[in-house]
Amino acid sequence: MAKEKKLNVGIIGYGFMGRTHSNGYRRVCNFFDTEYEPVLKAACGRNQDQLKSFADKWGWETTETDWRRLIERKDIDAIDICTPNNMHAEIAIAAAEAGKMILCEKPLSMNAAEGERMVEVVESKGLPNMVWYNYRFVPAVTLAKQIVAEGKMGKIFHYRANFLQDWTINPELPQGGAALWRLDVNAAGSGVTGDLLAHCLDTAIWINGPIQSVTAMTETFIKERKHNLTGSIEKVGIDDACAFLARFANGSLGLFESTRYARGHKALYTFEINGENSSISWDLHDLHRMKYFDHADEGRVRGWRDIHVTDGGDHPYMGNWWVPGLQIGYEHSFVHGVYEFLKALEAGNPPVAPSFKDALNTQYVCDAVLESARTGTWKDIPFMK
Ligand code: SOE
Repeated sequence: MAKEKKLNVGIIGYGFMGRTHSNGYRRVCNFFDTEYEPVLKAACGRNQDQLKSFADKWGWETTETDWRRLIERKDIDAIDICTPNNMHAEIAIAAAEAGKMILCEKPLSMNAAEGERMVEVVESKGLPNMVWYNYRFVPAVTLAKQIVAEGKMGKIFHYRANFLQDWTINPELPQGGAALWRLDVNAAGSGVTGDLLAHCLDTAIWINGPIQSVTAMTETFIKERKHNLTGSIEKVGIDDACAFLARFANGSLGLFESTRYARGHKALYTFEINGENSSISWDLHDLHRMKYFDHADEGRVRGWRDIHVTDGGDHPYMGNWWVPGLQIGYEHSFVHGVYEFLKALEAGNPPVAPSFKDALNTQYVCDAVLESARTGTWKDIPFMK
């Protein structure tokens, strides 16, 4: 049944993320009880044919080819930004000035300076804001967060995370334009640091607290690629691979690595946390499982447990899906993101974790990582409470 309270969404961008978010808006009320119902009011993009086909497929009511026009519309409550990173700040600031709520794709911005302006405007206007660090909403990851927060693991000693892919090894792959904007430094801001390690950092800071300092190395393996927008061979400005050491404020040590040159790995996001009493590990290719080792188990049967995180009675979000033993996947993390946003609206609590401010804290670490790799020195990192 249609709900009285509507959240009219205008989405900008219709690529991969446009699809994940659309699916989130469409599914959420089928599975979760919320006062608000998202309405897929308008989709915005520059190519009218592609936009029309996207809007028809996902049920967006209308289309706009100019994002400024979308922001001016009185029938839009929330702007969802799914554009390349270099557009995030301009759109978010204009949307906030027009009084719209904002859901922004990750990373928040091209750099922390831009991110600070974005946080300032959404906070000064008191507008609900969220950044789509979707892996927080995977039930096994949320469970890991709960276990650490409850203190079950005792003091945390180590946090390590990887995000490995292999899709840019081919030197003939061009940079720039649709999908490949991730390889163009002017559109993306950075390479794996902002695109992949930012996910690892968001989860790490959420679970294990602020990062105080880092020392990093980066590499660009393919130095020049054809640029799709100019047709000429141009220098590659992004980091293809990045590895760094970190010190967390709670005294634990961090080890992070990401690359798009790990042949055989498509989206292998993994993390492991080692505490005084127990350890947790998780990987995206098996996202419905959480591995847990508890030193308090009886010695004869002590070992790594492989927990199938699908029991609605025990596990976050799962009570709203199927019956125990039947798992959910990647797309559901976006349904959960929409759910968290709608619940926060009900509670009258504007910023929705991960908020712009949370994402700015991730951005501070990304900037420090890139600066450390450039200078070969440890870098201290600010944290905004
Ligand atoms: C890059 O290939 C990418 O699509 C990222 O942009 C996403 O944020 C990540 O979740 C999967 O990989």
